[in-house]
Order: sequence, then structure tokens, then C-alpha cells
Amino acid sequence: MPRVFSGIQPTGEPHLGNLLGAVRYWVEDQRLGDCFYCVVDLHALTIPGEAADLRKATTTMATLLLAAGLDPDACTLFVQSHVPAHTQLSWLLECTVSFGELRRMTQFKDKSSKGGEEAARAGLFTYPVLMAADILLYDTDRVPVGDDQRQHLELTRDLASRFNTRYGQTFVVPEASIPPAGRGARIMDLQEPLKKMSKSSESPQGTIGLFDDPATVERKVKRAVTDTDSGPDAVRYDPLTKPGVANLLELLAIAEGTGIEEVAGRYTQYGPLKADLAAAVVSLLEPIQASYRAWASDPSAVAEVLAAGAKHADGIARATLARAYDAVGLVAPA
Ligand code: AQP
Repeated sequence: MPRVFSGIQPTGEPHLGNLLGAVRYWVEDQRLGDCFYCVVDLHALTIPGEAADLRKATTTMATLLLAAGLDPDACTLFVQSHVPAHTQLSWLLECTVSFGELRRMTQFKDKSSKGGEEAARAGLFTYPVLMAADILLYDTDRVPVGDDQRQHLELTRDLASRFNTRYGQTFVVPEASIPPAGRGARIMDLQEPLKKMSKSSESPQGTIGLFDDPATVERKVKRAVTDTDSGPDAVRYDPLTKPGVANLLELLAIAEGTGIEEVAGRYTQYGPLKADLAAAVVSLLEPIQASYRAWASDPSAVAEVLAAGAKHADGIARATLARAYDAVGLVAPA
């Protein structure tokens, strides 16, 4: 069975992009591989936030992943900070990566652009290295992620190969598993369809949260930015010239489990497309929200899942870390 690893940051309310670009694939994969899924709470510290919010968001995210369909009997679900090897391996990889490589990471440029590089946390700069450690600790073959993580995955592969060349075979070099174009690789913001939907978006109206109620979903979809085209040809899938419409068509095709062209062929106007999309998203979210309420009513069950997950993950992560420590010449305690 291939080893699979992926993570999600508890940095705010998870959204449709997280679900369609990543989490639904995690659920599909969980019986096809030996899967490790992680709430990467240490990554959340790279941007400003309150301790109480992080505490709450971590539990919420883990609960939501269970509600979305992760089965603790089929996969390993845990919280990153519960397994100390993540930060320990990260240091070895910080001593493997170059400053120039980290400088080229577009997510750092994007996320530091608001407050400026001078004020950005050093952790925001080095976070791709911690992500590499997350992945490499589990001898991961495949990493299901959205398209925005492509560059970080390439860096992870480079670091694994470099480490292996320098110190001898230590890590498995993982493959990124990114959904094909049009199948959730990059769900766009409904208000700014040239930007990806994001938890930290400045346009909350453009982000459909997984906890949004039906009225909110309907409002956001109805107000989604399209264009002024009209006529029988207006509803067509063309992400380059009609990004807003293309995003709506992609969302509806995924929600219905049909093809984009088939969906596009059914409409000549944006109004009915939006109405059907809103209904499809509500149907997609309702069972997740119901399951969330059930899991959330039993926090100790969630805590038990996470404790068991961390125990299992810790055993594997320790073994990989010991191999890496030995490879670089660190002397084990007597
Ligand atoms: N818009 C998106 N479309 C498809 N996939 C997406 N992912 C995120 N946004 C989209 C994928 O979701 C997984 C978890 O992402 P993350 O929370 O770890 O971090 P992120 O990629 O930085 O996501 P956000 O929502 O934009 O969070 P913030 O605002 O905190 O940075 C990943 O596999 C990601 O590719």
C-alpha cells in the first residue's frame, strides 16, 4: 500500500477549496493507502493569531475532518505538535535548504506582502521546511494537495534527494498528487476569481465556509462575480477569459459528480446556474455539518482519536528521525 501524508492548517474556517482540492481526496484515498492526515497547528503560528483561537481551531479542524468522512479505523489522524519529531527533523532540513531556495517560495512573497518582509515571522519564511519534515518523516510516497502547494512539494523532493545524496539513502522522495485541472486543484474566490479561495482571504463573501448555512451559501453564490456576457454562448468553461463563470461550472460539476462541459451545456444564463450551484453546495455541506454536530457533541471521542493517531504517528516518525540523526553524524545517547 502506498504511504500517503497530507496536512491542513487550523488558521481559520475551512472552506470549499480545502474540501474539494484536498480533503475529499483524503477521504477517497483512506482505504487505498496507508494514510496519515495531520492538523498542522505549528504552521498556524507563522501568522499572528490568539492562543485561544488556535486552540479552538485545532479541535474544530480535527472534528471537521472526521465529519467530512475520515475514518479513524482506516487512517491515522493526528495533531502535528503532538509528534515532536516534526520540529526536530525540520532543523536538519533547515541545514539542508538554502536561503535562496526559500526566498523563491511564492507563498512567502504573497503572505509577507501585506505587512512587509521585515515584519514577517521567520517561521513564515522557513515553514516550507517544516512541511518537508512533516512529509518525509512518514516515508511518504504520495501527498494529496491543492495546486497552491505544488512549489512546496517540489522543494520537499529536492531536499529529500539532496539529503540522500549528501548523507546516504534516508528518505523516500514523495510525489505530489494534485487534482487535474477542473477537478478542484484550485478553487477560486467568488468575489475575486483570479485569486484562490483562502481561509485568510480579505473578501469573506468570496469564500464559502464549510459551516455556512444555506442562506449564506445562497447569498454568496448569487453575488459571485461573473461577467457581462449574454447570449446563448455566455455560459462556457474558459478559465482564461471567463474565470468567474469557469469557477462556478467547475464547482457544480464536482458537486454533482458530472463533467464540466455537460454542466455548461445545460445553461444559457448565469441566474439558473447560480441557483443550481447554491442548491448543490448546500446538499454537499449538509451531511458534513450534521456529522460535525454529532462528533462535536462528544469531544472526548475526538480527543481519543487524536491521541491514538499521535501514538501511531510518533512511532514511525521517531524511527525516521533516528535514521536521519545517525546519517548526519549525531551521536545517539548511550
Ligand atoms: N482554493 C483552493 N483550492 C483547492 N485546494 C486548496 N487548498 C487550499 N486552498 C485551496 C488545499 O487545502 C489543503 C489545506 O490547505 P492549508 O489550510 O494547509 O493551507 P493553504 O493552502 O494556505 O490554504 P488556505 O485556505 O489558503 O489557508 P491560509 O489562508 O491559512 O493560507 C492544501 O492541500 C491546499 O493545497
